[in-house]
Amino acid sequence: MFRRKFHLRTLMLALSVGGILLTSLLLLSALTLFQKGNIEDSLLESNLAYARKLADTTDRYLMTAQRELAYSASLIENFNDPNQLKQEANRLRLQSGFFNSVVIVSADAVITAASPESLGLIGLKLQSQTSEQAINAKKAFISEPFTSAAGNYVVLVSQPVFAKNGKYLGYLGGTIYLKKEGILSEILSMHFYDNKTDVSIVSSNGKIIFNQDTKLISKNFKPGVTLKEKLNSNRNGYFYDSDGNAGELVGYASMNQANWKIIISGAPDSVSRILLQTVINAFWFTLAIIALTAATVTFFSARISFPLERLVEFAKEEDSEVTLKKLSKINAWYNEADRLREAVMFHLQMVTRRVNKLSDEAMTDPLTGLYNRKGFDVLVKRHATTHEHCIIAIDIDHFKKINDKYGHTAGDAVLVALSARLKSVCIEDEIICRFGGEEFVVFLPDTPLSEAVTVAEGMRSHIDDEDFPYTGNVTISLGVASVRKNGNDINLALQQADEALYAAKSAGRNQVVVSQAQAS
Ligand code: GH3
Ligand code: MG
Ligand code: MG
Repeated sequence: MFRRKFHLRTLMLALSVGGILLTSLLLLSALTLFQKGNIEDSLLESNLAYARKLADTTDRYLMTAQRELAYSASLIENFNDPNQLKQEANRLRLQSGFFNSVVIVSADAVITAASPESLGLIGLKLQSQTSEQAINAKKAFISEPFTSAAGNYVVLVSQPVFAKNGKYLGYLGGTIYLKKEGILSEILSMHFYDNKTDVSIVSSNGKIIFNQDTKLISKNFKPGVTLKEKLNSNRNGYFYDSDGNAGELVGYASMNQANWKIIISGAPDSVSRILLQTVINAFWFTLAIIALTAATVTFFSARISFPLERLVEFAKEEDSEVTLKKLSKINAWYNEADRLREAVMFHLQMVTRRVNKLSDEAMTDPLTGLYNRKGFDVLVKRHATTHEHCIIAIDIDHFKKINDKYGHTAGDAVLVALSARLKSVCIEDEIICRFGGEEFVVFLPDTPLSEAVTVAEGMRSHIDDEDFPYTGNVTISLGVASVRKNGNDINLALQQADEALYAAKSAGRNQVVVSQAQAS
């Protein structure tokens, strides 16, 4: 059954592209496998760095706020001048912009000044635990988040106020709103979170102080078991939290000014996204390599297959001489093609030699070495029929008698000697054949009839003059005919020459007769 075979260049192309695809596939699989861990690690590290950065920023902010408060506290000398207190509260709130509200509270927890005044807090005795803690602390203090007297969810940052004699007078406190716009949320919101990254600040009592999602503020922070353990045992760290269904990449850091923790958790799908992006990039890169390789391989495979294709094309030529000549000119620029070409040429030369030998044998008479009838037909065909050629038919006179008298071997010797003599009088282009028995034909190419007659007469007299083995003298009869005058028909000319030869025999032998049909 006929099956289509692929071209060498197609196979080379397929092999190269296939190789690249397979390699890329394996590399991508390896990349995906190993990179996943690396990406996770680097995301975890960046979450930790981010948490520490936020902790540091918030710490600095609280420190500065404390310094502002401390400075103001040092300016207040007594609680008896409400104007000074009011002025200081306003200055503190408006100048620094750190606090949403500022209160000055006496040692017996009564608000002596507040800014803004619109809160209507002056004279109010604070009952809250936070106020009590601030009074009891008698030093710089940052509260847990709580709901203030004015109903806001806040943290209180306070500094004690002492009289010159060292007596504790009360405290100066700034509140920071956690749910409303405040400087804390402003600072934290300035950071650029991935929308898949969750940032929380959690106070020591487990309340959420800050989250991008303001609805979560004041709610309890609910860490998983692992996160809880980590938060309790380390100040900073990161880990892969597999407590949830999806698993999370968590980084956390503790603040110094307040006992707050900053927790940053990223969904692991960012790992998949980064991996996918890597794979997409690698895909385009691979595609570019494939295009480049395909172009290069197409170019080189064409160059590689070119000598082989030429080899096939030329080997199909009918004429082996032409084939050999063309094969020798093929630029077989690499080893295998060169060896193949040499092998084909060697084989062709060998076959040609054998065929030539066989065809020479087939065209030659073994006894005399002259061409036989087949050889005559082949060689005569090489001459243009339109030219003027002549034929001489020759027959040995009374040859039978030689055989009879001296034997067949002597007859053969005479045949051989006669052949040699005919050869010696013929020029190169003339074709001498033994047609059978003791009959010969000579083809004279490009020879007019008159010249052929002269040649025939020369042959006759030469044979007549020569000595032959056994018999001494041998004579021949000859008939001459022109091919052109027989309508360029070789067979007709042969027949006419034979008839002329017959006429020569009849006329007494040892003579030349020109075909009567031609004689003018
Ligand atoms: P003519 O002058 O009329 O040609 O007489 P002839 O005897 O030459 O002619 P004929 O045709 O009667 O005899 C030809 C002889 O040639 C007959 C045959 O035995 C002999 N002969 C043919 N082929 C060979 C050969 O290869 N070797 C030998 N020795 N004799 C051959
Ligand atoms: Mg004869
Ligand atoms: Mg004869």
